[in-house]
Amino acid sequence: MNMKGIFVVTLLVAIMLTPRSLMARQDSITYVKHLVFPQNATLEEKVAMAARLVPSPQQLDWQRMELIAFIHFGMNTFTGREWGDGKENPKWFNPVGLDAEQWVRTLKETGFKLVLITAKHHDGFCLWPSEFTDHSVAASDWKAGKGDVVRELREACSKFGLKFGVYLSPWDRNAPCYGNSPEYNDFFVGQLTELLTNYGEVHEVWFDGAIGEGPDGRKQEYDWERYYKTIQRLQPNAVMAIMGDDVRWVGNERGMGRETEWSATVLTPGIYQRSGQNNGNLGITELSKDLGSRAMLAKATELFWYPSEVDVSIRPGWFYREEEDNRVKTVEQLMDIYCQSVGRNSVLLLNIPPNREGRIHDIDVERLREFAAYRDKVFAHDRVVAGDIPWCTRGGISRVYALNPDSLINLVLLQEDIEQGQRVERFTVELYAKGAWQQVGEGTTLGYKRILRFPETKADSLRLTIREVRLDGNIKQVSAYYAPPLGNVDLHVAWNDLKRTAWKMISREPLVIDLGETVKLAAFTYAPLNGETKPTLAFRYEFSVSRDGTNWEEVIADGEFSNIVNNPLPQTVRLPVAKDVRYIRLRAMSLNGMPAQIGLEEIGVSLAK
Ligand code: FUL
Repeated sequence: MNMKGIFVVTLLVAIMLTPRSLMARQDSITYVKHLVFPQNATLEEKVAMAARLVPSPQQLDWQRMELIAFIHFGMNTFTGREWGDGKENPKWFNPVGLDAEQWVRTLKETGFKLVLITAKHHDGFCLWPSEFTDHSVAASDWKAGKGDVVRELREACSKFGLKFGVYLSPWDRNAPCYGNSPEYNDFFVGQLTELLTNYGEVHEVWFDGAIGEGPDGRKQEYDWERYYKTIQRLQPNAVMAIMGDDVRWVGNERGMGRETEWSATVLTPGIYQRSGQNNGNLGITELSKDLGSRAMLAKATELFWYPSEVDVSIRPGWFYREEEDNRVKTVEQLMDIYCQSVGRNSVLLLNIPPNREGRIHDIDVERLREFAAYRDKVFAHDRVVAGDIPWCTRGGISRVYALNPDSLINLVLLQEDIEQGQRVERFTVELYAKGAWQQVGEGTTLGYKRILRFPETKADSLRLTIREVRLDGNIKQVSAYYAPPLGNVDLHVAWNDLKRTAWKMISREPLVIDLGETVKLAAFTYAPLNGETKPTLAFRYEFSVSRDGTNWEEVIADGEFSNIVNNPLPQTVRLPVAKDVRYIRLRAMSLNGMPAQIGLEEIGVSLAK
């Protein structure tokens, strides 16, 4: 190399090493799914790194699906329970008209992209003929023990082009080895391997977090690391949900996403050993409101791309019950849920439980069709002109978008390009109407999709201002629509036939109520106040009745308000036979083993007709 050459090279090296180009290089670095903050990193440095955390390709595909159907189907469909105890007779499972194609056809037509089935719920009953247990379809009379629900669903998904996922409950109330940790972990990995080997491609594996005790009170230690590696080995394209590190539970079963929803979150997924310590140090759980603000980044040591999934049932319970046929959510409720989930940077996992025949009930089918038709109607006509031109912006900057002249709108939809990370921290939306700008919406996070609803307004233009952002925000889509009003449907469901003013609380613990008159009692209901969860909710209970308040007859010795903490909606318990009673007694314990606290207004009685 001659002198000139050496000079040019030196100059190039010098340019490359200037702080500016160094910064530019750093700016282009992205972190996929996870990053660890350097010790002593300043808040500004942490924010810049957080802005460059991006989803894995699997997480991105998953987010874009938006709508996933949950299928809760199994032994509980036949017993009417929410949580089976594992002692059920496998012969009770007999869906004589099972038609998985009817499920998938309906779901495909109504906009779902993936179907996720409870291959095994907490009762341990397997919807496929698992070699690891006798408690499965193979021991039922259905198709003379030769049936396989998982296979039928898989084949229907392949036929109609939908993705497929499995829910495999780690908690197993049937397996004798549950609680004997190494043995059960082998058993569980064996079942997982069957599901992930014999049914083609699996796109989502869902483990819920429920945990119980083994037959002799032993506590099961799950080997998450091993489960996780099994999934990665057998189904590398699957996302691992809830007790997994790809998809996070939103924190409730009511269909409510957070107003501020960071996919780049400080919550360490529960499958990691360090999660207890990390989350404890930050004072957060999966239910916390703030999982990603600057205040959180300041305290955090690492960050995860761990987006939220909103799971909710189209009916009050997760499993089908005939009594709930008149309580299938209305289109209005479903639209609210959609806007509070998909419209709040989450995926909606909507449960549609097939009935005992093995079909999605006509009412649910109809409702899904109406809901899909409504969404199609709303989202068919975008009033924003050129809202899909990408816009890269710093904070404090606005962009005005023209609307079709004289547009009547009440819904704005905004999207960030999350392939470049989630960055917007605060924004406002204004409309130019009647010669002036008026603000119709504001918010914090955008993420994959953000929907804002407001009273209908006629406008000519829309102004989006990105007020605060991490590095540069990447706006991908700005749209505006009109959602026609849906009639207000009376959703009141009667679960108490008597006036409580005539009742007297004789004691609080156990709860003893004098109903004021002798009635023929057919059922009672426990309805947590305002549908809110709290640690003192009743879980296990004993229920007795009396005519005189002295001589008691125990009607239910070992009842359970299953899943009440996650889904605190009214639970009605039918008496085996209607009884003439004046006094009722509910002795209940909460999930933590302490006496439950129940108010009079949380109890209802139904009389024999
Ligand atoms: C929870 C379970 O306990 C419920 O029964 C239901 O399956 C829900 C989706 O997850 O953890």
